[in-house]
Amino acid sequence: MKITKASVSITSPGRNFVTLKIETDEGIYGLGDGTLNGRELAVAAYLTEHVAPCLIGRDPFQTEDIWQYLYRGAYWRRGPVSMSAIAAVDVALWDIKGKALNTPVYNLLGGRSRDGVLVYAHANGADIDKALDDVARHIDLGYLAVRAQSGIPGLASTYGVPKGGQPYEPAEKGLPKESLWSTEKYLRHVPKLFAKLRDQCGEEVHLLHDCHHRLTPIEAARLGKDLEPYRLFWLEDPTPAELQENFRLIRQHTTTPLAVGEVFNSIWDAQDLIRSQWIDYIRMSIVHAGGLTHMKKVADFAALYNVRTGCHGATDLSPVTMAAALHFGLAVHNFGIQEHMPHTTETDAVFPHHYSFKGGYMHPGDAPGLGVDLDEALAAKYPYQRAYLPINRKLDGTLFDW
Ligand code: GCO
Ligand code: MG
Repeated sequence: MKITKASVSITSPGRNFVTLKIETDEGIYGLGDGTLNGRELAVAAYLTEHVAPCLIGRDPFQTEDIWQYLYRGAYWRRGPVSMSAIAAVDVALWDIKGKALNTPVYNLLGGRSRDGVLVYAHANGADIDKALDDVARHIDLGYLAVRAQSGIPGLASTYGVPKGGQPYEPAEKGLPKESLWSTEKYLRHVPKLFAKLRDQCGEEVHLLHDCHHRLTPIEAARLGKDLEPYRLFWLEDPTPAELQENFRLIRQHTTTPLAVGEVFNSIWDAQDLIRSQWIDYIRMSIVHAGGLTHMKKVADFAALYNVRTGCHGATDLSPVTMAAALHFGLAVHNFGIQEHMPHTTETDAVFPHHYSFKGGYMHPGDAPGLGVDLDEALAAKYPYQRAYLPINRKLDGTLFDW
């Protein structure tokens, strides 16, 4: 089998998605996601201008060799744009392999290790009471694990909490919006939210929280300690993680489990975190971390150190990545949990798929390959729209982490 064509499309059924379609001389094609929120066109150009021409004539079964060709062969390594582009190719090739062998991708990754993929939902509210209601609503929908974020008194807006009752969507049309931040107000507020939540939900429900990289290590250590009585499943991205040693300090002070990695793009970003057992869950996503070929290596390395997977799954990762993450989550032994932010009905219509949710678990379905398609005619009705993630500043105007 030979690759005959590789083409990129961008569609915006509510938000932007970059999709790579790889076609073969046997009529089988595969899909890969290359969406990088707020920087979509960079990945699209990288794929169209620099990667697609190199793929023509290659054997799509050579997932490892093609991965190395694009990673080592470029000379310039890592980085979110390159690694998302490599992921788009890699996932499309696994899709082709599955279709050619007439088997779902999970069978090529080791086969089923479990019956379903435990997922966590996003719940939020403008204040604690509204957040409590939204957590209860998600439990009623069948979720066994819920991430909770709430508005903070004295701050007009904050990460994870939508305005005007809309579903939460991080990117906003036009140039970046700015919001104001106070760590002091946040640290006073979050333990109150989880005290009430644990009381309302009882012991069984898994509760999670995302700090979104906004604390220093000692602040994160204090928050982790304050949250210990409420037995969180995890505390996510407590600090930025370019300096992996940040987590040593947090770890010395708290037994609250820690998750990190949604902005990482290679195993080297998490090397010390994993080897030193400073984290419990590695959150890299299939799309931003080089695809299934690289993520399988990340999971196997993490398994040696008791670290489990908890892949990023926000709405800015397309249904193609969601499908890939579910095949991966069904197969890898050290799976922990998968994030699930449902896409809009418009997005689901553009990407018809076989994955499903039932009783707190998702399943990728048993269709050959990934089990997700692209309705190209419908996709063409939603042209690209410029959108950015917001910017966060401290109350005195200093640029901060959003
Ligand atoms: C999460 C993430 C997202 C990111 C988003 C950025 O845990 O789901 O933090 O909400 O902010 O993916 O594009
Ligand atoms: Mg996050």
